[in-house]
Amino acid sequence: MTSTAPVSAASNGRCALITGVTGQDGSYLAELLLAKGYVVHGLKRRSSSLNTQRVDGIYQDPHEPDRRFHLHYGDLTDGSNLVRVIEDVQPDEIYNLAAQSHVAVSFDLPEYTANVNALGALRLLEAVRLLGMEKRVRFYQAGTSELYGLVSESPQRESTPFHPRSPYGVSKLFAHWITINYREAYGMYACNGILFNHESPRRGETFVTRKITRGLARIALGIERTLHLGNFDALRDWGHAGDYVEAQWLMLQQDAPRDYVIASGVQCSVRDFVRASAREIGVELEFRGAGVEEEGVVRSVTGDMAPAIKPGDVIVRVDPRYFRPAEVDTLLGDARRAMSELGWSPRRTVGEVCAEMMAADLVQAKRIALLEAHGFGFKDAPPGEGS
Ligand code: NDP
Ligand code: GDR
Repeated sequence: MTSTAPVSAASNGRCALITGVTGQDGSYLAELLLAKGYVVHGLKRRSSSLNTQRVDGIYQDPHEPDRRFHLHYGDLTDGSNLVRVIEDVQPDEIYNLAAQSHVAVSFDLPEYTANVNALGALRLLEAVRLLGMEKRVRFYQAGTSELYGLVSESPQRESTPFHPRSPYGVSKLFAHWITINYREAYGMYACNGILFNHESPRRGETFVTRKITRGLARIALGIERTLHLGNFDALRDWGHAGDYVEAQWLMLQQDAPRDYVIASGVQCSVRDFVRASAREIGVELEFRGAGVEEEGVVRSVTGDMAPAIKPGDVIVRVDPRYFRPAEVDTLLGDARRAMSELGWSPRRTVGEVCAEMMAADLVQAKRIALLEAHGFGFKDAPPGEGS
């Protein structure tokens, strides 16, 4: 995993703790804070195999002098662990990014999702309070547009009523309100970022954008034949994770804590994203049929980026197993408060995000194809069932 972080920048004397540092946002935020001169501590889960690929680029050997990036074993389900880590680290800022973050999976793991996402946020806030640090620590909670769920107004802004549609959304609703409660009850500097979907080449492989770019790249090179997706009609407001972590940092640098919507203000469907991704590799798709019969058929292929795809191929199909028990049909954010008060605005469009992801997944697929061609083929795991 490549990184652009100039870890060598001089320390600014500030210290941050990031939960979920091994995730998409955690890795971008760690790079941003290191570049600003922070000492960065990250919480990582114990896992039977390495789960630190996204932070490999900023990893510093424990024997290096003046190290500014540190990892600690921890888990949001273990309150005593959180107390100990916060006491050891003495952070100025805590960014709570850790979560069971997959909406579809939350229907399979509702209790676990609530334990990590809802009680996890509470455990962190309570750890800060128990340690008597509530007046000096600034706390960021990773909130979500999934809070809006069944939307009652569009676009959604900070005052739009919440109606979450999944155990994930409901767990994040608790986290949202407990963060506000600690702000009001104990005078903590605690903020919720209500972030709309944000993606990147580091996005987990089972979220729809990455599933699309990864799947199409592999089909382009003959590693796979078909991409199976759920609801093509879902509308989302997609941005770039690198832009959105800047907003997370900005929220903790204000005179007073407040909650902010972070969004691009542009909406497109899953189908649009598939079409745009295919175009990046010279493939023009036409969608035929309706409902579970809908499929993406190749109308034309230009250039040489997709040698295994030819006109007439059906490369995208609907698979109802990816439908959710309750769907969030449409999300579109209004980030005007963040723009005027934080001076934040998204730098990359959804088209640019899609192009970056497609290019990165094509490189990965080429690597696999090359290894296979030279007799070193391996079968890497497909995205998990039902996601
Ligand atoms: P990821 O799924 O990529 O990362 C989640 C992180 O949480 C990983 O580091 C994961 O560890 C860690 N984690 C999961 N469970 C636990 C646990 N029990 N204890 C400690 N750590 C845990 O998510 P993103 O980076 O995309 O999102 C970051 C946060 O922002 C999440 O809270 C998500 O819900 C929220 N959010 C994300 C949006 C998006 O579009 N990306 C939009 C709005 C909100 P491991 O690497 O070991 O799995
Ligand atoms: P979301 O992201 O649920 O919005 O949550 P995801 O990419 O999983 O789904 C977006 C939309 O695409 C539809 N979809 C599919 N989704 C997946 N994962 N797999 C498929 O095959 C598929 N086909 C269609 C979904 O039904 C949905 O409508 C993300 C997460 O990052 C959350 O943590 C975060 O809070 C929200 O974004 C904002």
